[in-house]
Amino acid sequence: MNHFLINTSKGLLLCLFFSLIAHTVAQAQSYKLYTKTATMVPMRDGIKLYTTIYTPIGAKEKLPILIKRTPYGAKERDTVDMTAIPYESALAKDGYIFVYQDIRGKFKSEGKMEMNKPLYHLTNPNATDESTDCHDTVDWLVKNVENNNGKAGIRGISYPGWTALVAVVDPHPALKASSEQASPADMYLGDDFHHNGAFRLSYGLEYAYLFENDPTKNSSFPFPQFDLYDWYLNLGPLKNVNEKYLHGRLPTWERFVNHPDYDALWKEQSAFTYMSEPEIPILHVGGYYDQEDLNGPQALYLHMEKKDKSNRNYLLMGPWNHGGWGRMDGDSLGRINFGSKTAVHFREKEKQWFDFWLKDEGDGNFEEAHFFQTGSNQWKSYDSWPPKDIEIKKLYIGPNNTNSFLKPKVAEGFTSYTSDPARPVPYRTLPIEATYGKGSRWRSWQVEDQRFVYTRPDVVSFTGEVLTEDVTVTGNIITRLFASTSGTDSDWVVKLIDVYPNFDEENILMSNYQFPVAMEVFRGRYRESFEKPKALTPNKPEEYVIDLHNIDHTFKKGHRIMIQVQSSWFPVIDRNPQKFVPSIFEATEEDFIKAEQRIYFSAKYPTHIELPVKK
Ligand code: PG9
Repeated sequence: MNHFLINTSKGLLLCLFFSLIAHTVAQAQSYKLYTKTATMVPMRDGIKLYTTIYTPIGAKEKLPILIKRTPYGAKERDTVDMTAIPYESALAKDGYIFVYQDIRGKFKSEGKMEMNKPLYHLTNPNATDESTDCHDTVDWLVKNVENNNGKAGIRGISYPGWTALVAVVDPHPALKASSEQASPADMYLGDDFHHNGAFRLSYGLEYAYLFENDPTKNSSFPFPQFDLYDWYLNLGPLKNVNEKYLHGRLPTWERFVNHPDYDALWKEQSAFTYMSEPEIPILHVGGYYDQEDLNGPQALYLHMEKKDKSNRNYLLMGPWNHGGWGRMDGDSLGRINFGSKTAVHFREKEKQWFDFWLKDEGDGNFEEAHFFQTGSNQWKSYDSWPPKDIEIKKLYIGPNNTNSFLKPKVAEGFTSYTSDPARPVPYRTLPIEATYGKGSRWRSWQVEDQRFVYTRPDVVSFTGEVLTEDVTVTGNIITRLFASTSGTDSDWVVKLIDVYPNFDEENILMSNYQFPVAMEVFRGRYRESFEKPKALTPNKPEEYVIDLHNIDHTFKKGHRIMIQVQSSWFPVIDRNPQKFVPSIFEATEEDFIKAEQRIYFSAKYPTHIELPVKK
């Protein structure tokens, strides 16, 4: 009995000993609370940038540095539970040194700000830009931050995503990986300020004001009302913005006004001009329903992939709005359900990515392209993007508002509508709240039910038969629209819509839902060239090639596919006067005219959408 007692107490002691060790190990590896130090980091030209550095309380091991460079204000709390912040949560628990920095000229940083500054150092070695500022920041951090392991990474969403992108050019040797997330690529062809030459009015005005009204804070345009549809309509021609409100005060608005076409200024600023082969591994991250920078990540991946000799270029896309992967669980957006926590999945993937490059953890076998397939609601991995085993199926519009995979044979066929700039089609249901204002639904408009415009006489819809089997579309969607206008300029908005079944017994409100899986606008004057706008010939059918970007979506059996076309998308896109004027920023009230629009579906003018379908 005694013997047993001794053995038992020995065993208990051993158990206690091992659990203590385990506890100590667990404590060394798991973090929650982080504490801040703030400092001014010197750049090569003597300008100092305000930087906050968060280290995990109690950390003994050497940890990598993860940087975010922002125009919106560096993080400022003394002690933070990083595991409670969605974007940081996955990485924080295993220990990173998080660094937040105000970019040059914003908030508490010295220097002069310039929106989306081109990479000046590429042509002038003495110049600074966001790439050199990141280089100098990494240099200072690895030399001065205690307990760092000598490796740094950078990531960020949108503007901070763009700073992560440009950090890849001439990077500091200690910068080992970057993840640009929702970075703009080209502000004229796509992303925040224009799409295919069409000016993004509400976003362009409100963002320029937010960024440039006062460099020490984010500003909201002082709208006198909540619903802005009428405000923008009553504003009249674009020249009234300066006459009534800005008076030439905002550099970005001046840029819009003085550079209405795709000229040297936009090209110098375009990431396509200065981004080349990835010099360090880069993970591009984007959302299909990104209301600001939908084009950027996918276009940047494709652009850099062509030059990627060392296999350092990766793409991850999911069913998110702008930055949704960093803010929410990602199980739904608006009324669309995705069946799982897609953003949580992303954050685990992102952690594996940085853990490998910055901590030497994991096998480094990352998918070339990792996509959430909407409709079927599954994650898919591809060893190239777009995938190779794809064939293009052409979906044609036809008579009586139909569509089908059969090419029209008729010699003549079109449908028409009147487009009136005095009554533009809203891009989302009213009220149009200020973009980032109280109660704003800006963040989910790209998945909004399109029935709110379906019955408008200036919107035409072409619906296919009920699908008898699933149709999965994986890749780049291209529209070939044949259209004419009685005016001399015109906008064309095309949408690819997944129409839900007539009765959804389980979720009755989703019955007949018109879910826009891809959409885009094209400004007609740029049909031949974005550099040199040209008047359209009245009533002459022309072909417009409109890129609806990359998706991975299953139109499920029982659903229908719809194509919708309209000529305004207000006020996210400014009104096209429909009479050609050299610059729409100079148009007068009289230039805005009604136009008769025709959308063709004949053998000669077969409007269709090219759908990449798996073989
Ligand atoms: N979409 C914003 C932006 C990025 C880059 C330039 C201008 C605007 C943003 O969310 O940061």
